[in-house]
Amino acid sequence: MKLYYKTGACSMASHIILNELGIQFELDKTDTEAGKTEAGEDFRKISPNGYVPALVTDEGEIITENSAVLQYLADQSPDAGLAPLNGTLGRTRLQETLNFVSSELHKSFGPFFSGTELEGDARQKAEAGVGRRAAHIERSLADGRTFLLGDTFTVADAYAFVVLNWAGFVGVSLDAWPKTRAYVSRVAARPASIKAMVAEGLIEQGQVA
Ligand SMILES: N[C@@H](CCC(=O)N[C@@H](CS)C(=O)NCC(=O)O)C(=O)O
Repeated sequence: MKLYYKTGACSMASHIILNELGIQFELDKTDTEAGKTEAGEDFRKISPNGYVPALVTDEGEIITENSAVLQYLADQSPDAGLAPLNGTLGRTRLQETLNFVSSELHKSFGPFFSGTELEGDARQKAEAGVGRRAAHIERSLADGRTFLLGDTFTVADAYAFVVLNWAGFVGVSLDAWPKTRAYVSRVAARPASIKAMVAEGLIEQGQVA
């Protein structure tokens, strides 16, 4: 399999899951603006919308969209337990959470990555948007569960972690949501997360995020 990624972007969720699965894969760093990959490929031919993640399967199929890529990866090794089985209420809960992370939490960070420095009211508004979504994560963790769906780590945790971790990069404090902050540290400390962050150049070997 081959994963097209950008450093620290949402594609890191799939990178973490590939590490969790312990399977062999290739990485190709992508410059989405230029539409080129480090290996010299024309990225627009791989992902017509121009964004990561894009996964090429061993059969040569291209899969895009975080929720689809993550569930595809989990379904390659059902015994790893990274997603409840298809057709169960647990899978529906996973999809509910993945959709929330994708269309609500992830998108709430959009203003910070618009290319324009956020100031004053615009910044306050953007921070409030992240806060509303972080509050939902905090509510999900309120019963003391370790991960978003309970005590088992799933692909939704990889995605939520990557997105919530952006808070530090854009200078938004998660202090108001202590369970969420502890959750981010918990997922960051997983060997698969550390390995992905080191490989993408976010942290040094031996440094816990
Ligand atoms: N709907 C897509 C959105 C993916 C997305 O927003 N990818 C970002 C990185 S997190 C990207 O590659 N943006 C293009 C760019 O940064 O040039 C999904 O859920 O996979």
